[in-house]
Order: sequence, then structure tokens, then C-alpha cells
Amino acid sequence: MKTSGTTAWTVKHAADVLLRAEAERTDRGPLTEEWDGLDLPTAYEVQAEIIEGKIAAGEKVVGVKLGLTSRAKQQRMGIDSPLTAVITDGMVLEADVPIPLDDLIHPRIEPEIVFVMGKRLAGPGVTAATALDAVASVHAGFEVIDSRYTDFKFTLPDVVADNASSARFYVGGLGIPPRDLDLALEAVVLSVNGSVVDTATGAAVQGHPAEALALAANALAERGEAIEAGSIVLTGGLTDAVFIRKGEQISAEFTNLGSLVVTSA
Ligand code: OOG
Ligand code: MG
Repeated sequence: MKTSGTTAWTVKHAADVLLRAEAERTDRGPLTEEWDGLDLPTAYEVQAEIIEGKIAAGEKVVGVKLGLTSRAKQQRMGIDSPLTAVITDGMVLEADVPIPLDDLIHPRIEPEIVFVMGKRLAGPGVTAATALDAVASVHAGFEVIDSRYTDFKFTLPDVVADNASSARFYVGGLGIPPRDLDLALEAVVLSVNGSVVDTATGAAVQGHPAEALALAANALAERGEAIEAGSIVLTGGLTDAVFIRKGEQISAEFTNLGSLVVTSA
């Protein structure tokens, strides 16, 4: 146990601090500035402890997400290493439900390609091809991220501990079998109030979103975990995330996966 000032940092304490920041909608400085023992393995332990806290509060794990899988995201955040995090049913927003700004700190939104798993996928040694074989359907998605750190400023262990800024997400109702698509070429146009703010194709995510899925399966295997059948996998923001203000209409129009149009309230 490392100490800093009067705080004796532990995995449990760090998880409590981040869960409280989320519940109270208060941002804070990076944990690594106070806890020099927060390395990457410890950060994943904090993340797991946060998920235990959410489960204890009645939430259920529904899948996993990848973060920092595109250059747009890596450049914005100043971190060039992808990561994984856990998503729960408490984060799901149905299509017609506005983004609840009053429940969040400083939310941003990013379009993502989403997989729903037909089979269990366990590393090590998973390739993009074997990963895609385990996918039942591909969907359009929007992730609403809301870092518990002031100004989204963090190091890799900080953001891993914070469950990769997870807050809410939408999954489009249209599901397409993965073999019917060229996901590297699947394009998205991101608009706010009718104005295009960014564009990307699936290749933005690790060259192909199935590469991101394989990466997640192999990374989880190192921690003794797998991606279960029925899981939802968010493969990571295709573009930079945009800040959300009240009363906006934000849309992601995909080539084949349909359009998601959400509002903020
Ligand atoms: C970290 C979460 C990254 C993504 O899709 O890249 C993420 C952040 O940007 O705050 O969800
Ligand atoms: Mg994301």
C-alpha cells in the first residue's frame, strides 16, 4: 500500500472515490497524481472493483468496450494504447431516450461499430477472422463518455481505473451479419444539429473493427476472462468525441448499419 498525504490508497478506496465522483457528478484530478502505485494491472483491479460496486447496486454486466482504438481518439487523449472496460445494463439508453445531461458531468459522444456476440470468444491467439466468426450481428452505436477526471485529463492507468470514462450507450436496432459487410469500408457521418462535424470509416478502428474485437479477447485472456455469447462489444470511437450541449440533435449515419439520431435533454 502506497500512501500520499493522509490518504492510504487501495484498490477499494480508489473504486469508491470514482464511484462517488460518478454518483455526485463531481470531477477530480487524476489518481496517478496522488497514488504513484497505480500501475496498469492495479488500474484494471480498480476497474473490476467498480464493476463489483455496480453489480452490488443491482446492475448487470452486458458486455465489454474497447477504448482508444482509433488514431482520432488516441491523438485527442494523448494515449496511444487501446484498453478494455466493462459495460452494464445501467448504461443502456433506448433510442428514443434523450441523453440525460443532468445525470452526467461533462459528457461527450462518439459513434462506434458494435458487435453482438453469437459465440463465446476466448483468447489467447484470437485473430480478426476467428473473432468475426463469433459475431452474430453488427450494429451502429453511440457511446456517451463522461470521464470522472477534470477536463478528460488522465494517463492510461487513470482512464483504465475509471472504466474508460464509460457512462451511457446506444445500440441501433438494425443488426447485420458480419459477413455481409466490409467493415473496414463501412462509413459514418457524424452530425450535430444537421451540420457534419466528422466522418470516418471502420478502418479507423485498428484497421478493422474485428481487429479490435480480437485485441479485446486476447487482452481479457491475460486477466483470465472471455467475451461471453450474447455480449455487446463497443469497438471504440471511430471519430473524436464531441461535447454535448442541451437541446442538441446528434446523428450518426452509417453506410449499411442505418442511422442513429439522439437528442440531449
Ligand atoms: C476514454 C474512453 C475511450 C473510446 O471509444 O475510445 C473510448 C476517453 O476518451 O475518455 O471510449
Ligand atoms: Mg468509446
